[in-house]
Amino acid sequence: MTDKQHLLTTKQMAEFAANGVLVFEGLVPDEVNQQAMREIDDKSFNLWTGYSKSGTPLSRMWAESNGLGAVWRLPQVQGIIHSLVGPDPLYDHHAGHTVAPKTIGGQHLHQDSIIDTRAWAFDVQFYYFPHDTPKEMGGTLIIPGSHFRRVNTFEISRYQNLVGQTAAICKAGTLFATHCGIWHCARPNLTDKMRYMFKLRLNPTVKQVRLWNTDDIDNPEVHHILGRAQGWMGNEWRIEMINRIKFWRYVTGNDKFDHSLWAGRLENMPENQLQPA
Ligand SMILES: O=C(O)CCC(=O)C(=O)O
Ligand SMILES: [Fe+2]
Repeated sequence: MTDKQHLLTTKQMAEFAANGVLVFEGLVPDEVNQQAMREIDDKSFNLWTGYSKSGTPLSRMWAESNGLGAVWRLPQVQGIIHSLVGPDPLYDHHAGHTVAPKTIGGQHLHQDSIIDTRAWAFDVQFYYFPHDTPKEMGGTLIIPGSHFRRVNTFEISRYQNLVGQTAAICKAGTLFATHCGIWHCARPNLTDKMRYMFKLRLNPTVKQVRLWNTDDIDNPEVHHILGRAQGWMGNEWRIEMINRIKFWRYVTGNDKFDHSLWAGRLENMPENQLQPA
């Protein structure tokens, strides 16, 4: 049972809707981080990379592990998971990534999984950094707000730098929680130490409606957050406003939600009954 105090707030959900990413700095304690790195090094543990366990309830994954398993059992992490994909999500896949010292090439920008044709339901992807990750170490690069732009995986690989991009420069134990559509890539590791990052993707098992702590559901700041464009969007930020409104309608269950009449302009059609102002 998730403690309500660990659920996300409506403001955090609005950030997630707008940017597709939430950052939880230094959340995982050091002993868990140390053990997690040992487990990533342990090739037998890492053999689970791949899809043989896809569809297993997360609660049955890594039950014996005091590192990578313990991360997902932390009450705060349970609260984040519950808020985004429900209390009992399914494991989709994971990847324990290491980037060797003095790696000067980065990964190409991409979106994981082209097969996703769902309208508004989404998976969550966690990026977990078990050690301090300075800029030179190549924390994952993320493009905030890119999650509704469906692309064919590496179709965007020639894009190098986008206005508003953010690299995971963070303290040990930091978790990035992203919408599965976020554009991202690994960066070069210019240090003389190994860089570790563990990715976990989870599927929802319930409709993703009002799963977070909705005490602040009417907070007017939701509109400010949803209305904030990213620099890379240029004139196309209008499309993203529509996407965000539709997503917010889905997660709140409120079909009438609108922001600055963006959706209303599309919906006030002659065949619809117009509401007097
Ligand atoms: O290593 C990274 O920073 C990113 C890896 C990645 O793209 C992934 O696991 O999907
Ligand atoms: Fe990826």
